[in-house]
Amino acid sequence: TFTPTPADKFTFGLWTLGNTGRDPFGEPTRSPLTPAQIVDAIGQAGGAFGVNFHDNDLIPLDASDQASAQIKSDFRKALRRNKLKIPMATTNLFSDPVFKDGAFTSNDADIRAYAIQKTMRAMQLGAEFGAKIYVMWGGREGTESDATKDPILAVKRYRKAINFLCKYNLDQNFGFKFALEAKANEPRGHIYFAVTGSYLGFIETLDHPKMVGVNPEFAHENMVGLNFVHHVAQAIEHKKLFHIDLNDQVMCRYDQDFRFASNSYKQAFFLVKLLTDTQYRGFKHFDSHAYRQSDHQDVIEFAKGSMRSYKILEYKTDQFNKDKQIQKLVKLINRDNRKLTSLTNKFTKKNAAQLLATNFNRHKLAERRLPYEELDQLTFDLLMGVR
Ligand code: GLT
Ligand code: MN
Ligand code: MN
Ligand code: MN
Repeated sequence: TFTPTPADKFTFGLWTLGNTGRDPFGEPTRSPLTPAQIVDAIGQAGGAFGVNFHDNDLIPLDASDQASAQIKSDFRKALRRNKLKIPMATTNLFSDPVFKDGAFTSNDADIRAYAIQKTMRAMQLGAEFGAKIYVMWGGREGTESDATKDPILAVKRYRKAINFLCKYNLDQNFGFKFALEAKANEPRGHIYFAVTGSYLGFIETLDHPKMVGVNPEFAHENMVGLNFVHHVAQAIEHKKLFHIDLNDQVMCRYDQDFRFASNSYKQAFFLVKLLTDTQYRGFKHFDSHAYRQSDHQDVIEFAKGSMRSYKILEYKTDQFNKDKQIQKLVKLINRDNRKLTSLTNKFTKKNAAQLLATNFNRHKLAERRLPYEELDQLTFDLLMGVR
């Protein structure tokens, strides 16, 4: 059975099941739900671990103290009755007109300070609900014309903001791990830190690099035609995969936020295989929404389907790893040579001299079989369920 349980650590955002189907060309197609109603919907889908939110998904920007106390109490009750937790929180630094030219990288010092203040308050809110992962997606940090902003200053401003917030995290004992999320464009013409790899480089320049990792999103690398699996792999190898946003997208199209694995079956499979084989233990957040045509009932199907597809691909991973014919090929294409590996593993003058003196028959090496067609077809057969 492919029924999810909280042990799978699947999560949804208030903004994902709460999506009303509005797009740049059309009005909403679904009535808005309150945060408590969205929690009930996630509960109805069944088996999720928790719910994530932006500060203003929960508390509207200009809510009175009384109104926000009421929202919080309704939200808390909904979480309790659906046995859902809040693993991750984040800040909306992109919707309000004040952020039209960026938040941490704005050219206006007042706006930069306001963005940091807004994040501090959102961290308080996230901490109040027990979140331990704090996502930073700089959707408005970028340009349409590079006449308008200095890209080097932008990096420095972003670094200052993150350093400040890391210190605030320590000062308040929140215990957050920050997860930076890259995207190359939309809503800006060009967003700074365009891909996950940009953040992997940036993080090492921070005051508290251990506190900061990445939150790669399937669609964000695919929007610009890149291999998402490779980006996630590098994040894992750097021990920086703190969180992951799962959805789908036709390569190089507009920001689609399709249901996970609804379009790119093969890439989704290799992603789940990567996460399973490397025993990723973090949260798997479905940052996606139902088609604009869906009604509220179909939104529940969307949520169920997201988790179900992940579980199916987990099962396929297990099949792949146990398939004798596939594993025989995997073994065949990975050839070891202990003597040569020990020479190249570590530089010493002696190893270098021995390597230089080694004779390689490159024609013979080139003739070694790589039956990749056979392996890829077996993968296809397995995914299509005919194996
Ligand atoms: C927005 C964006 C996502 C980010 C969210 C966090 S908001 O929906 O498209 O990729 O993860 O700010
Ligand atoms: Mn996104
Ligand atoms: Mn995302
Ligand atoms: Mn998107």
